[in-house]
Amino acid sequence: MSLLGGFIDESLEGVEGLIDLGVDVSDDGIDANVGIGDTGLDASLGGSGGESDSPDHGDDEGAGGTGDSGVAGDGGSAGSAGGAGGIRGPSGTGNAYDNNKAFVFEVSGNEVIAFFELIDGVLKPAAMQPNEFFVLDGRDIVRNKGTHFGTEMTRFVEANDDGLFFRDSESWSIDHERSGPFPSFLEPLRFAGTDGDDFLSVREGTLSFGGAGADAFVIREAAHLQILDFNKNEGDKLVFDLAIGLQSKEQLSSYITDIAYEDNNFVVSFGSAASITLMGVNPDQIGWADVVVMS
Ligand SMILES: [Ca+2]
Repeated sequence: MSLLGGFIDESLEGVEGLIDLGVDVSDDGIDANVGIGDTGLDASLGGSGGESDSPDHGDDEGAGGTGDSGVAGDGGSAGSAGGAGGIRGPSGTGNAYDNNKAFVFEVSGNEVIAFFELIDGVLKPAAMQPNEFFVLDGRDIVRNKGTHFGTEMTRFVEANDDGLFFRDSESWSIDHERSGPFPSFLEPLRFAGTDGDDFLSVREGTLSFGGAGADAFVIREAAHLQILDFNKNEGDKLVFDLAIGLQSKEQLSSYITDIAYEDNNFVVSFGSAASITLMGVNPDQIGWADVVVMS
């Protein structure tokens, strides 16, 4: 496709300054193959956390239903969740994306002893995994989860003093004693954009929303990903940090199996297992100059 050819010829100039490469990632010869990425990361949580200024958060449908989850009787943390619901994704997305997943934590002393996810207005107990633990950080709660490259830290914040926490951001610490492959991009990635320049998490099952400003949508899993408001005119970038040894845009492009423009969306496919959909973007509104490949 001629479109693709034009993309490849563009250089990295102009976008190199976007990212401080930070940690040097070794190319340990792993065969770059879309689908190798750690798609299992965070699969149990899936959706993107909202925040107080995220789109459509805060309508007042009421969470209710907490009594049948078995936590209402615990008082304290869980008891305040009722009536605080109204958790939805950005406008027009229906309930398919769960961008504003909400959680309730049961804290004893300085320890999280249980946590619950609000699903369809009902608090459901979430299983604490052997490779994860939670720490209290001021008013926030941070989940530390062991991964093949070190630790993944997910920050949960309470938006409205109502006991409901939302995922705010995720970041990584690298343990080079591990075998890798290691991600390159170590800045915290937000689950919902602000009006300013943001580094955004792009996760399967979420609809990534950057808001205004120059936003970097950081792609680190080979999965079916969707971005709601990519806007090159605001300086938005697609940043590939797949930690699979990708070295260049040319290499990335070699894994593209299809580029389509359908239903007002720009869809790039990497085989059947991975794709990136830029919603509301036509082919003139995205090019290789808007892409950064971390290596
Ligand atoms: Ca933004």
